[in-house]
Amino acid sequence: MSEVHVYPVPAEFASNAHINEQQYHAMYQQSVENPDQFWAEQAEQFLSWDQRWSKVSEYDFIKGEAAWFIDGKLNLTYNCIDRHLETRGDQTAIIWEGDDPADAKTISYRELHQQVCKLANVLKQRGVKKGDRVCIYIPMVVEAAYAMLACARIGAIHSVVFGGFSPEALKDRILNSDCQTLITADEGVRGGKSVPLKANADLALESCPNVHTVVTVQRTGGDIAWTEGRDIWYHEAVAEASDQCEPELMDAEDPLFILYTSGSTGQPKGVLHSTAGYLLQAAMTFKYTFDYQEGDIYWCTADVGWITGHSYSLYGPLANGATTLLFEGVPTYPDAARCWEICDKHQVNIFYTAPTAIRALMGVGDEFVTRTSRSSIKLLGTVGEPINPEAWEWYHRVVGEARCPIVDTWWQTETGAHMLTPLPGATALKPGSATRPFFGVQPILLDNDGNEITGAGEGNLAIKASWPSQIRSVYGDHQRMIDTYFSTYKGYYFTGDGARRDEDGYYWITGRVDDVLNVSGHRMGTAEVESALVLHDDVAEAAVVGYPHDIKGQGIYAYVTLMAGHQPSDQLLAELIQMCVQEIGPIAKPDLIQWAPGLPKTRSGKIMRRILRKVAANELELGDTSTLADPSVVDQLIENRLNK
Ligand code: 6R9
Repeated sequence: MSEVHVYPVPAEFASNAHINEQQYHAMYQQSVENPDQFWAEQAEQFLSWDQRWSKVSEYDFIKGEAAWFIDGKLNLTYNCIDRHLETRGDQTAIIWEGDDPADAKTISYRELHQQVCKLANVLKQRGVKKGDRVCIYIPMVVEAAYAMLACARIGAIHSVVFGGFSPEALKDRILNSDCQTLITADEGVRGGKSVPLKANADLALESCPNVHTVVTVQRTGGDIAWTEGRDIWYHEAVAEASDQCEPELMDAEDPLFILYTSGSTGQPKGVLHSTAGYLLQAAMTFKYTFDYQEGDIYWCTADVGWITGHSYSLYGPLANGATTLLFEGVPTYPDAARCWEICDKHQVNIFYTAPTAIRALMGVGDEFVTRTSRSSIKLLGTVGEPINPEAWEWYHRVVGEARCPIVDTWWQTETGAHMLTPLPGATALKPGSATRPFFGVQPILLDNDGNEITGAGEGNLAIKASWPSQIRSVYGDHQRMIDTYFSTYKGYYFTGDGARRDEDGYYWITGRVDDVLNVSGHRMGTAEVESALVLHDDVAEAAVVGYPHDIKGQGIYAYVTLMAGHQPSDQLLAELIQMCVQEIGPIAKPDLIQWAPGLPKTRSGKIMRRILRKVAANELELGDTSTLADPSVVDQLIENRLNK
């Protein structure tokens, strides 16, 4: 392995940060030796409670059960909005930057309170009650934040579906959690192009008879269809609503939201998070990972359709009374300087994005960066996939001018908040490593037989004990929760990732060890893409694997076997790609589709994905192929491989 460069903690961070190296060790020690006491102290410090808990934690990793702050009562929006009003009512809560650089606005905490209350009252008038599920299919407009918070205000459970998902994918998610209310927009705008959200929603709703209310934000004024009785305009409804709405008193363990994510098999899972534990860890990691200081302007580029958008565009920052920037557009529009121009325009201090964006911007040259100032930035962050050291170095040297630490944060939809991450005042950095566990997190490495690996080594990454923002269930299917996360290694939460631990105890995520793809930081099951492909009448069989992609991290490589008598053609290729867009969304477009007369299978008929992954990666040392039913299939695959 090449020499790892270590970046020490900059002196300024070491002396001014919330947590320095000594404090990290002391607090970490306390957090794992006496977790209940540790988390009780944090819960007092970070959250405002209507009623104190009777017990800090209770969990059972065999049954996949966890509860935190039992009998405690609070409301998330009181914590994210109301309690700030007295001291920071006029402070900006949200800076919104539109797709068009001429569009921007700021929302104060007081305005946020009014808007959230108004929408909460609208939802109530439409009969939405505590525990009801509300689907939110919306672009990055401020109403996205209002919608999520309005649900939390009245105790409804939100399920945000990323605006890039197709009508088919939206329908599945609405039905799975029986959402009866949908909040959407006429159209979204990204990179100068509009996205027909309401039209997509109308299509999805053809198969969702239980949806009684659709609230539509007017973003573009584009033409849309209207269903009387069901559809209401957002602006008309809130205009008449009161701006006062008492927060619903919630139990610490009452569900807060569902967010669908891909696993290695079948349909996406509705990851269920509850209120207090989730908010506590989102709030605490926000403060410590980003070393958030009063007055900082903070920008996370994630869409609210992903967990990063939930925890770090919205809930973490607002719980801390911070100013968070929401960006509607894309990093390359009007050109590749956009992110840095936004940082200059709004004097952003903390910037958090995904490696795929960094690689894309790195690819177009330094000039887009260096023509901007970026002098306000003091900290950079990454999330979503492993960052290759080359991209890390570029981000550090060119964007951060070697002045800003980079926090490489490893976590998952299921973990709710950061799990492995540097703290900028405490952790020397190694490019490509998510470094050390956050407080209370006990990572372990297991070999394939479930034996714990101690010291330096590589294995499957699992977590030993519960943490407050842990997934509570898979919505409607707790057995799937047990099967997916708590069965592979008895008594542990299994992450699905592989990792290496070095001599300093630093963790290096090596990527998924299951059949989950990570394309531009978006999770997708190979099975989902395969199911879409085989829906085509001409397709007999399909196998999908990931392959290394310079910008996306992983690209989608599909092997397709056609029905007898059918021939490959450009038109068929286009139809197959369309199939994936239709069933899942544009993010699921295969990058390469290879026509495969046969797939490598064992004698028992199992597809040997190991071989398909190697061919897709253009690695031709295939290892043992003697267990194949027909080894000649492999020669043909190699001969016609598309990634050479
Ligand atoms: C937050 C988020 C989770 C999967 C996870 C892992 C990968 C996320 C990473 C990372 C290496 C990091 N991942 N952060 N890999 N370094 N800093 O992305 O959630 O969409 O559920 O994806 O993403 O493979 O298991 P989610």
